[in-house]
Amino acid sequence: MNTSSVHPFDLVDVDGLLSDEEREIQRTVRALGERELRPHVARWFEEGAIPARELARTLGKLGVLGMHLEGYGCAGTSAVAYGLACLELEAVDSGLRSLVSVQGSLAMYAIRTYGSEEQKQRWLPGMAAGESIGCFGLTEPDAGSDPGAMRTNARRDGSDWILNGTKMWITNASVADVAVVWARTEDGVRGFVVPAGTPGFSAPEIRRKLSLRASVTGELVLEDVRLPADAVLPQARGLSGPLGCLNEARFGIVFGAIGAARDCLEAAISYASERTVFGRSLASYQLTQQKLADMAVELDKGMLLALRLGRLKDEGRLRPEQVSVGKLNNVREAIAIARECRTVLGANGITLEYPALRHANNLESVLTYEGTSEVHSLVIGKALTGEAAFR
Ligand code: TGC
Ligand code: FAD
Repeated sequence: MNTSSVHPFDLVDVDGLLSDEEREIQRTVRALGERELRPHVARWFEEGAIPARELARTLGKLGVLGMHLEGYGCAGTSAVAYGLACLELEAVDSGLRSLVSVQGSLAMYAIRTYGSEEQKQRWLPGMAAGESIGCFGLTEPDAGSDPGAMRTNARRDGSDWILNGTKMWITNASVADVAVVWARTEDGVRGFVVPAGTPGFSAPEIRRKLSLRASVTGELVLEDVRLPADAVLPQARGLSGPLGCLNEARFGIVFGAIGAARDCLEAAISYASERTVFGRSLASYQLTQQKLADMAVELDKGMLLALRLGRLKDEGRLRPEQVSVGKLNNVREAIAIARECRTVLGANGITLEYPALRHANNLESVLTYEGTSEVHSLVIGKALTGEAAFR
């Protein structure tokens, strides 16, 4: 390999935009990822199974579960530091970042932001440590992009609540100790904290996925699930409750997607330098260099965008449509980079020996969940024109 090569991030001196603490957090997460996660991830993907409990404890010890939240065992880091952790986890596999996103940005964030003091005390310290796993049930079989069409409902029975309905495509479902479930009530959409052992609650796993195979996905089935009055999240009313959580998880994806793309590009540059075609290094051809240059430019633009959004978030100024700009651009570019890197790797690129096609397949889910690319285009369109074109 040519020893004078420059890392894509060095082209725009990404490191120079980070504080010492942010660099240190990024280094720590990357080191753990390389040491404890990457050696197993191709097997987890191939088998379609992860050791979720063990992973949650490892990630809890690392301190990344709910790391950007304050108190209750959470580290209270900056948003940028959280984003960098997502980047390094997704550089290994989107499924690992998903585990962290759903735990910290969806389930824990919902309880931290909308929960009662008792709910926070009961659940957050164990979730931060990775002793308890959470999931977040918003999507339904017939209500994905349009969560306002949800059918899951909660009705009062004395002071209790009775929940009925089905949630679909729920990350961590079958391994969760607690589910944050969004349901329609007489007073609009409300959130409920449902312990996994509650009678009438089950979480069958969805199998035969071609994407996010190193991640647990399932349904949440609620059949006359009886919950006490204090199971409701008191501070969340209406769709703005769950949508507020989505902003958090989408933010993590803005950084995470860059991690997946970086991993592909690093693999492609390394492979191109070592592979000989027509008597010369693959890296020495202009067509290859154009591919690598175009990808590095998009990677760096995406990283700069992520950092800009991270700084806005740390200043408390980040708006939902700005998150949509980041999610739309960075996932779209990441999947394009993953596919282009696969071409550089030739036939080797279709195997699990190299990360490109695994990342590309994962990014199909990332393109769809947390708001599809079409939904984010429409959010941006609404911001630009003042016209909502969702329905
Ligand atoms: P709309 O009428 O626009 O809004 C309803 C209420 O919500 C407020 N709102 C928001 N609040 C906070 N953050 C946001 N991003 C918000 N967007 C809207 C809005 O102000 C209003 O409040 P209020 O007080 O007036 O009632 O809602 P709509 O029904 O027209 O829908 C808009 C739309 C399409 C943008 C939204 O529903 C949407 O984002 N759809 C996509 C659904 C989605 O992303 N689902 C993700 C499920 S979780 C998941 O995928 C996890 S993947 C695992 C992983 O993360 O790794
Ligand atoms: P649909 O909403 O049916 O969309 C189908 C197509 O129609 C898409 O291309 C969409 O962009 C397009 N479309 C929709 N509306 C419009 C419109 N107005 N104009 C033009 N085109 C439109 N959900 C959770 O609640 N919790 C989770 O933990 C979770 N984890 C997930 C994990 C994985 C691996 C996956 C794949 C999904 C997960 N989801 C989760 C669900 C995810 O959020 C939804 O799949 C997503 O919101 C899209 O919903 P849908 O699949 O029903 O597609």
